[in-house]
Formats: sequence, C-alpha cells, structure tokens
Amino acid sequence: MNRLSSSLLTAVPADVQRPAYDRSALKTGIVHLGIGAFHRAHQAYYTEAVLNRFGGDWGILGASLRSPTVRDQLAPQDGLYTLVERSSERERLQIIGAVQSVLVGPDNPAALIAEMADPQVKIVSLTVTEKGYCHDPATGNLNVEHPDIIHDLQNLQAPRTAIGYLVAALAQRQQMGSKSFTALSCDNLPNNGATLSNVVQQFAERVSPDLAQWIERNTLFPCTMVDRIVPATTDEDRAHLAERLGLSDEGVVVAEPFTQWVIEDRFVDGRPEWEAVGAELVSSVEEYENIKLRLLNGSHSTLAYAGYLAGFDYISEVMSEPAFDNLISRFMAREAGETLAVPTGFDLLHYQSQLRERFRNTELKHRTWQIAMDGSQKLPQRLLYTLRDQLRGRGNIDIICLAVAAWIRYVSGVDERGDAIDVSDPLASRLRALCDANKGDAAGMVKAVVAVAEVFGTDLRDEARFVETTTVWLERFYEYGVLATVRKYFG
Ligand code: CS2
Repeated sequence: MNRLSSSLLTAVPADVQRPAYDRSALKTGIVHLGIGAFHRAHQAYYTEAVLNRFGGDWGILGASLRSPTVRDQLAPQDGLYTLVERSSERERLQIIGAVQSVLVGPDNPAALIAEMADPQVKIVSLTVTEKGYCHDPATGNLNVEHPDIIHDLQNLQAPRTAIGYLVAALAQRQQMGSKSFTALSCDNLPNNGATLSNVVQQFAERVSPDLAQWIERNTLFPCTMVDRIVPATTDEDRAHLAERLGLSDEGVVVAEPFTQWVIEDRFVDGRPEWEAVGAELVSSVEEYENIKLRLLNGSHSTLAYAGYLAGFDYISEVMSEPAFDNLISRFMAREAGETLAVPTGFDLLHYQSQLRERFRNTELKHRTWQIAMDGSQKLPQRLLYTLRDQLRGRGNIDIICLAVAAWIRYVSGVDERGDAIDVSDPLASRLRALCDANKGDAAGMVKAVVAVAEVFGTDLRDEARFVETTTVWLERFYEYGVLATVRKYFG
C-alpha cells in the first residue's frame, strides 16, 4: 500500500478534509518541542484551521527531544498525517499539513538550537509532559539535582532537556541582538507559563545573570489551558485508517471530537489568529486551568489508578461500571467542584456531565495504564491542591483520599492477582521501596509515602484527617480488593 505524501494527497477519499492552502508558502513561525500525539491533535489542529481559513505562512517545525519515532513516521509523508476524530456518533478524518518537518534533538542538537534561534521563529511551544519541566512538582522550582539539568548546565551546546534548549536558543538570540520569542507551555501544569518562566530563569541564572535578565526583559511565557483526549495511537488505529484512506499513514492520531484551548494573550511578536478558529484568548487562564486540572485530570487519575487495580484496561470500561461513574460524579460535585471559582457564565454542572460523557466514549481506547504514568508529577496539581482547599474549609475529602490510596496501592508495583505492575514514574523505585518496607501495614505505607516532600510538600503528612482516611481506604483495598470496595461504597 502507498504511503500518504504530498503527491498522493489528491488520491484520498473526497470526504477527508485536506489542506486548503499552499503548503509551499509556509515558513517556520513556530518550533514545537515534544511533537507527540497530543500536539498533532491539538495545537497543530488549531494552526491548521487558521491556515485553511486565512492562508498565511505559520508553519510548524516539530522537534522530538528523545526518540526519532515521530520523525521517522512523518518524514516519508512530507510531514502530513491524519487526524481522526471519533465518537460513537461519528468519525471525521482530516489531513493536517501545518507540520513542515521534524527534527530529533539528540541527532543534532546544534541544528535544533539554530532553528529556535532563527528570528523568523516567533513562538516556541512545548508539550513535554509534567516531568519535562525538571522541577519539583510540590514547589515549582527547578530541580538542580536532576541529572539532565546537571548535564545541560555543563553542555549547553548539546542539551537534553527542553529547558536547556530554550536557554541555549535564547542565549543565541541575545548574542545576535535579535528579538526574543514567546515560550508557550501547553502542558497540564498549574500556571504552566509561570512555571516555565521560573525554571528557565533559574537555569539561566546559573549560566549567566546577564542572560537571565535579558530573558526576563524580552521573553513572554503566556499560560494556557489545553484540553483534548488523545490516547496513544495503536496498530489497530493504523490498520483501520489505511482501509478508510486507501493509503498507509504511520503518523495518524485519534482524538475525541471535543477540544478546547484557552490562551493568555501575551505574545512577543505575533501569533496565528487562533481565536478565529475556536481558541479563547483571554487575560487570565487561571480559572479555566484549575477547573480542567481538578475536574478532568483529577478524575482521570482517580479512574486510572482505581480502575487499573479493579482490572479495567480502558477509561470507558471503568466508566461503564456504575459504581465508578457514581464515585466520579461525587468526586466532581462534592470535592473538586467545591474548590473552584468559575469565569462569568461558565456552567460548572454542565461541564461535569460533559466530562462523564467524554470519559464514556467507547471509541477511544484510552488506557488506564497510560494515564497512570508519572503520578508523582501529576498528583499535586490534580488532587492535592483540591485536598488542601478542602482541608482548610473542612470540606469532603473522602474520594481524594481514596484516589491517593489507589495510587499508593498502584506504585507498590504488584496488582491484586499478585502480578507485577509496570509502574512508569521518575520516583518509581523509591516509592516501591517505601511500600516494600511497610508490607502488610497500610498505616505504615501511607505514612512513608505521604512523607515524600516532592509530591506532598511538608504539610500533608501532619493532616490527621487526610492520613487516617487514606489509610482506611488502603486497608479496604488490601482486604476486599478495589472493585468490591468501590461497589460497596458507591454502588
Ligand atoms: C490525561 C491527560 O494522560 C493523562 O494524564 O489525564 O493527558 C488528558 O487526557 C488530557 O489532559 C485531556 O486534555
């Protein structure tokens, strides 16, 4: 079967949307670090919509900081790939042309730095996941003991981290006397722009105070709220698409129809007209960000840990168990939802029922295991800020504690059948050791794990209500199993 490429664009079925603009007119205006499935189904989708509507030249150069996979998928396809939007009601296919090419950092770090330093580039955007910020999730400060940060501070010409790349490129711009760029964080972190600015500043300070000052004066780091559920693409997705398209596409991404992007409107040197194609450009994203992190991502992590342990592979399967659906409705209404301030006119109840609908989408194969990854980096903003607010206001914390207990049960590394869990987390071995050292003693396990300051800060270990309630759930999980426990209390 032929592979999707520029010359075969005309061969795709007529119901598949294609780039309606002249791709050869594109210039690299955006460099995107971390060109995974999410970027391709979200920010690139919005930029594509701008190009389809107005033309223009806002092209994207994608970069992978680790693996060559996406480059190898997209290079033979001239950067083209299909976005499949899927729900039980419909399937919509679109070929995206906004990504011009992909660089692989480790192959040639200098080439990527040079691209980022080119004054034609106005925006450097990022989806490098929580751990890509190399920060301490509880405080937001740069982790100066992180091996990759130590490496990058000594080898700025060949960095490994996004932070190293940003500072190296900004240093070149300063030296050349050119304008700075907008650094646009699109990761699920609270105050993501400010968090990025903070770690970049702390890194740059160590390189040169003069550079740090130049960055501070010239660079903007807007905050964003990004939302679209985009599971990892499977071989089945590729096979299904090949049938529909009549061409093979190694770079296909599958997403839900829903998408949202709220952006703080502060840019150094222009941006695509994203507001004309559905993005919301606002003066502050904080409320949107909290709503999304605490309701969507908080629910996701809760469903992922408890659902995985209960034996479910996919989020839609977890949601088809009525007790879990109940649990998550209550979590949103009585715990996370109680802590949120909402923008004027925002319907919080509608948002919650829409979320449950989205989680139930059976056409998305969203693995509980995928969401369970990197919990140590995710828990603070997804569950623990809510927990602190509820403790302060003496609100309900029952389900947050259940979620934390499920996470502890998960990172212990052994499931309910006695099989190993493949725990993917930068703190995996430390967390596992803490659980092993307290085997058979739920109270001891909770005490040891909540003392991990990078995740829980230094305050939560002394919150008796939190520690005790979490312990009770963990005891129940060990005694009756997660599914029976959830059915008993939420069925
Ligand atoms: C998920 C998110 O993998 C995860 O941890 O919670 O990636 C989620 O799908 C997105 O934030 C939705 O916008």
